[in-house]
Amino acid sequence: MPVKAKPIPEAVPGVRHPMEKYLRTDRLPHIWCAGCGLGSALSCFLYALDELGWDPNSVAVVSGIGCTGRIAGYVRLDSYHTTHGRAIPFATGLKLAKPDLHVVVFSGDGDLFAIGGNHFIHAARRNVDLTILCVNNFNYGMTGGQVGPTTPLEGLTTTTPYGNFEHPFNLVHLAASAGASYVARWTTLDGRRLQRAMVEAMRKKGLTFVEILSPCPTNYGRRNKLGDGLDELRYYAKHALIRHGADPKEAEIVPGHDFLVGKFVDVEKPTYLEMYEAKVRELGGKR
Ligand SMILES: Cc1ncc(C[n+]2csc(CCOP(=O)(O)OP(=O)(O)O)c2C)c(N)n1
Ligand code: SF4
Repeated sequence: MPVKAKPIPEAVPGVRHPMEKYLRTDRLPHIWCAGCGLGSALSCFLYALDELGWDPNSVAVVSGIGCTGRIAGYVRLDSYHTTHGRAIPFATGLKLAKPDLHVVVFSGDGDLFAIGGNHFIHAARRNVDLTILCVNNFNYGMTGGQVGPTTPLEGLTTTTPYGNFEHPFNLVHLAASAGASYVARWTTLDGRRLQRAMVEAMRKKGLTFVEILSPCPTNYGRRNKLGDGLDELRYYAKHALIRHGADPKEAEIVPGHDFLVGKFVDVEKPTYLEMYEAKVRELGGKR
């Protein structure tokens, strides 16, 4: 049953969000903290959708649980806010049942790489035709800032009050090694570049992955004395080096050091569905 749009209250009189048509305005105001990067990440996605010009009925967004996961509830598309860690299997089922649908997974680093990590590596290995957008804020934001699989060594979180002693994942390297067809990383400061990467990732067939580095000033930023959201963006401006085609192994993130952003992988290979359909044809059967 379609939800009736309600206009967003105007923060500045007479000024509306140019991409409002893609938002479930009846769900606003959103839950995100001031200075959080999630608004920018969502905005880039809406502009990317607009640039693609696809029929909104041909796009579905799937998320798990977390601050990032709320995105599924805010987009005016068929969207699914699934259980924690299970966005990828849900999205895989959707794609297999409706191969013409463009299926986008939008979720957090904890959701996709801790509880959901196994789903990610196998979807990448199979080259399932999904676009996975992962907001990496270095901790579990929604539940108060616990350690996660991307928390840097020595990072302070509610569950590592003496500093993290687990080696973090380098998501770019993980995605590339697991077999993703497209791998890019940008920060929420890189609005246009991030939008471009989202467009490329959504246009491309196979499993495409974009890591979005994003401030969480309320939890990770505050505990690690990174300042407010704007200070974290200044940090990105100072330390992010654009290196298209760099070896993903080199893309580790170590606090206080420069880190790599850009497009790391862009290869062509058959998708899961293409392989499956070829096998069915070979055996003379029907899909
Ligand atoms: C099965 C299950 N385990 C744990 C939780 C609690 N939980 C909700 S969100 C979340 C982590 C969110 O972190 P992340 O995915 O990084 O997203 P963020 O909030 O940082 O955007 C956890 C552990 C849950 N909802 N369900
Ligand atoms: S807790 Fe962190 S990730 Fe969640 S809305 Fe607040 S700033 Fe953003």
